[in-house]
Amino acid sequence: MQALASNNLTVEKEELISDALPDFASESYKDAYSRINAIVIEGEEEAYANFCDLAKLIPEHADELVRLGKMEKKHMHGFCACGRNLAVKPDMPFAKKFFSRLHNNFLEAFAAGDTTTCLLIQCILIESFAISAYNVYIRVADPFAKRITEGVVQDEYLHLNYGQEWLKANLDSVKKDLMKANKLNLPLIKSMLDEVSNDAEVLHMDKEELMEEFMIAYQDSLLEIGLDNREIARMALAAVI
Ligand code: PL3
Ligand code: FE2
Ligand code: FE2
Repeated sequence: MQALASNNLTVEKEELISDALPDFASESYKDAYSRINAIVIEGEEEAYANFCDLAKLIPEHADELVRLGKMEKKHMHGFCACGRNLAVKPDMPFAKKFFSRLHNNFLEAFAAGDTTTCLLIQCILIESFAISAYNVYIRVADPFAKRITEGVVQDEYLHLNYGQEWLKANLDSVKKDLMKANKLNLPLIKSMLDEVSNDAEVLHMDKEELMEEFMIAYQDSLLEIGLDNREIARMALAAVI
């Protein structure tokens, strides 16, 4: 009985430790942060360029898309400040490679005038990824980065919403292309999540929690676009098969 009680105590203590904030000044934290910080800086920079490209594909919404793009530039500067605040140098070559396959698919779709694929990649997949990561990060971030990220995540919902509304309005004509683009690009998000998960763990960001948050944002947006449960299930399965 005595042994059982002390074991319970140990478990509670371990849970307390893993729930606590990380040591932001430790070498291991700064090493993991150099890659994660670079990923968000690169992601925001590419998002800016992607919205500028989208403004060319949908000229009737050019002003709105450029305005959304400018928010991404602001986000990028905010995350640069988060790295500087922790005296971390972002590993930009790592981040460029991290995004390269998804980025190339966006550029290829843009060159082909494929608005549906561009919107799926930027507004649905990347923004859902950002929303899930930022929501999880806010819970374990240093106070400076927490404040910045709280402001950023609000904007990301607007970016997701733009793509959602366009795809909803055009669903009948784009559904087939949307499914096809999803099949090619959702697996890339899954492997990016796998690739970042060890570093995220050092920041006390749990991989399962990240995946759950991603699935919520992604599935909610597909529902909002007007897809039914079976279509959403089929699309989500592209991440695992
Ligand atoms: C577009 O608005 C944003 C594109 C960025 C996507 C980044 C996803 C980041 C995944 C890694 C975990 C980030 C935690 C946040 C740290 C500053
Ligand atoms: Fe952003
Ligand atoms: Fe965004």
